Amino acid sequence: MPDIELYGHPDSGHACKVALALGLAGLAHRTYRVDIWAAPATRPPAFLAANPAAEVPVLLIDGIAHVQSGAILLEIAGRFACLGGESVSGMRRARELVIWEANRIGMCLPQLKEARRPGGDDFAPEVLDWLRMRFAADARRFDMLLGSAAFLHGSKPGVGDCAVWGYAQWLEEAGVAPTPRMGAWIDRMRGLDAMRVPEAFFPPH
Ligand SMILES: N[C@@H](CCC(=O)N[C@@H](CS)C(=O)NCC(=O)O)C(=O)O
Repeated sequence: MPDIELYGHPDSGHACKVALALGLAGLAHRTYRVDIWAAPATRPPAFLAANPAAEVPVLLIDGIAHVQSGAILLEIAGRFACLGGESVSGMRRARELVIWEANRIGMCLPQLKEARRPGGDDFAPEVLDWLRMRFAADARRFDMLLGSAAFLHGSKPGVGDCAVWGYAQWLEEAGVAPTPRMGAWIDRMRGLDAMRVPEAFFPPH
């Protein structure tokens, strides 16, 4: 069995994506909560050594550090032949979904959420309008990608579902609403045995 360690924080949708994937895949691991609101230099030395950029998530597999949530999801799927990585076509789907999410949903929802956080970054109203317009287009594309399937990977969730879940779990906090199809997918995701609230993915030590 590989030795797997995950650094993250409950406020990081990027870290939640990876925690959910590990849970769905049944991969035993240890998690470490890193205070992403504290000054980067104060974060644990082992974490800073693993990722000098001081960002979560960081996944260590047998001591080798992996960064960037999308790349980590694809590493999990490919290396452990799970969550889409069981087949060539499943892996192709995983790449398409993970890269789409990073370019689109992963660009606008974190900013919309941050704009509403008490004490969060200030955004000009025009910027927020533009982000909401992008989300509306993303939601339409999500509906197309999901089609009539239960999950983005078909009858079972894969890493593409984990990628979108990272921030789709916080639509209300971001001040946007899901389409009916996306809302039904969110309910199915919340019902998964491996699903946890962010605090449970990254409990305080
Ligand atoms: N593109 C990166 C984004 C990672 C990221 O922005 N992490 C944030 C939390 S969501 C973080 O660690 N922020 C703390 C900091 O930069 O000091 C990924 O997909 O992993």
